[in-house]
Amino acid sequence: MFDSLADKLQATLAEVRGHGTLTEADVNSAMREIRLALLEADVNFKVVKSFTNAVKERALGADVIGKLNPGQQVVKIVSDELTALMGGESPELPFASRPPTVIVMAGLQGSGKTTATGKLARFLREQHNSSVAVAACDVYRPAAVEQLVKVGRQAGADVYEQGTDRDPVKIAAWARDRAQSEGKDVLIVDTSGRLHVDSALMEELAQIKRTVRPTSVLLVVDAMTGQDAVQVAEQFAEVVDFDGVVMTKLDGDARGGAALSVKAITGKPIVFASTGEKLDQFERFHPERMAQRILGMGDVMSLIEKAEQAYDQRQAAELERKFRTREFSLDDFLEQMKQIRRLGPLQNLLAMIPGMSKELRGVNLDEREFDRVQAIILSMTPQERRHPELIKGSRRLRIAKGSGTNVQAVKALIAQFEQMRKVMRQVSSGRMPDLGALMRQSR
Ligand SMILES: Nc1nc2c(ncn2[C@@H]2O[C@H](COP(=O)(O)OP(=O)(O)OP(=O)(O)O)[C@@H](O)[C@H]2O)c(=O)[nH]1
Ligand SMILES: [Mg+2]
Repeated sequence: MFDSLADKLQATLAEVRGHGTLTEADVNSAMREIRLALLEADVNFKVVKSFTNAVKERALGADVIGKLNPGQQVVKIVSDELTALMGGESPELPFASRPPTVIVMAGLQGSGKTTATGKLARFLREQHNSSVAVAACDVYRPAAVEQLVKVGRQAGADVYEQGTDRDPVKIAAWARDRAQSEGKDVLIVDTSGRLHVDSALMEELAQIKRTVRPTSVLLVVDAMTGQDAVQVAEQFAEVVDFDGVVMTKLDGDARGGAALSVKAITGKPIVFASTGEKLDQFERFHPERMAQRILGMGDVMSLIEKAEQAYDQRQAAELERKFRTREFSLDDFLEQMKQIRRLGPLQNLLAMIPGMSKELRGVNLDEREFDRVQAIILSMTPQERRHPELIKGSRRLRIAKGSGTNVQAVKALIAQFEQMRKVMRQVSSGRMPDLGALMRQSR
C-alpha cells in the first residue's frame, strides 16, 4: 500500500532524522522532497501546499518536544500532520437510537459498492453482533441482484430483493419496512452506479435518501483512481450529502493520493478501508495508524533501529564466542551493560517489546544499580576481572573500599556474575544473549 510514497517519505525523513541540529535550509530541502513525493502520489496540489506549509511552520517554530532531537521532531511533526490530514480521530459509524440503522451505499460504477455492502454486513455482524439485512436496489446492471444475493449470503445477512422490474426507490422503502418488522439491527442499501456523476443517478439517490431517511450515507470510492476519486467525492458532496467514505482497493498499487486528499477536499472522513476482494479484507480506517504505516515507524520498528545502533554485529559474534569458550570476563560484563544502557531508559525500552512488556512491567530496574556495579568492576585489577574466583578476603575488602561499596556488594556481584556466566552458556547456542535473563541476573 502506497509503497512508492512510503519509500520516498521514509528516505527523506531518514536523512533528517539523524540530525542533531537542523538549519532552515535542511528543513526547506526536506520539504521540497516531501512536496514532490506527495505530488507524485497524486495528492491534490492544494492539499500538498497547505500540508508542507503546516509542517514547515511547526518545524521551524519553537515546537520543542521533550527528548527528541530536531531531526526526530520533524519526523514526528510530519506524522502528526499526516494524521490530521486524514481526519485525526478514527470516525465511528453511528447507530440509530431506534433500529434499524439504515446505511445507503453510493458511488460510481465498479467502485466496489456491492462488495463493500457484503463486507460491512459481515463486519457489523462480527464486531457489533448486529442482525443485518441488505437491500438490492441496483436494478440496472445485469446480474447485480444475483451478485448481492451471493455476497449477502456469504456475509450471513438476509438479502431483500424484488428482482429488476421495480423502481429502486420503491424497493428501498419496502426493504426498510421489512427490516423494521423483522427486527433487524441494520439495513444496508446497495445502489446502482454510473460511469460518471449524472443527474439521473443523483436524483435517484436523493429520492432513496428522502424515502428511507438513512442513518448514514457512505460514499464508496476507488483508491486506484487517485484524484478522479476525490473529484467524484466533491461532486457528490455538492448534490447528495454523504457522511463518510469507504476507500476501496487500497491493496492495489494505489499511490495514496485519494486517501490523503479526500478528507481535506470534501470534509468527509474515511470510515472504512477495503484491501482486497475477500469479505474479511475490510477494516475501520485509523488515520494515525495509516500515517505511521506510510512513515514506517511502528514502535517495534524504532526499537529495532535503536538496538541495531547499539549492537555491533561483530561485537555480538565475539561475545558469543567468549560465552562458548568461557573467556567471558567481568570486563565483557561491563561492556555488555553499557551496550544495554545505550539503548535508553530501560523501562521505556521494555515497554516497546510486544508481549515482553507485560511480563516485565513489575520489574523495577534501578539504573543506579548499574553505576554501583560499574564502580565495583572498575576497582578490580585486569587479572581479577578475568578470574573473579581470585577475589577473596583482602582483595574483596580493597575492591569494596575502592568502589565506595561494601564487602557484601562485591560478593553479591561476583555470585551474580558466576550465575550469569552459567545462564549465558546455556542460552548462547549460537544466538544473541537473552536480554531478559541478563537483566534479571544483573539486578
Ligand atoms: N482488489 C480489490 N478489488 C476490489 C475491492 N473492492 C471491490 N473489488 C473488486 O472490484 C470489482 C467491482 O466491485 P463491485 O462491488 O461489483 O463494485 P460496484 O460498485 O458494486 O459496481 P457496480 O455495481 O457495477 O456499480 C469487483 O471485481 C470486486 O471484486 C478491493 O478492496 N480490492
Ligand atoms: Mg454493485
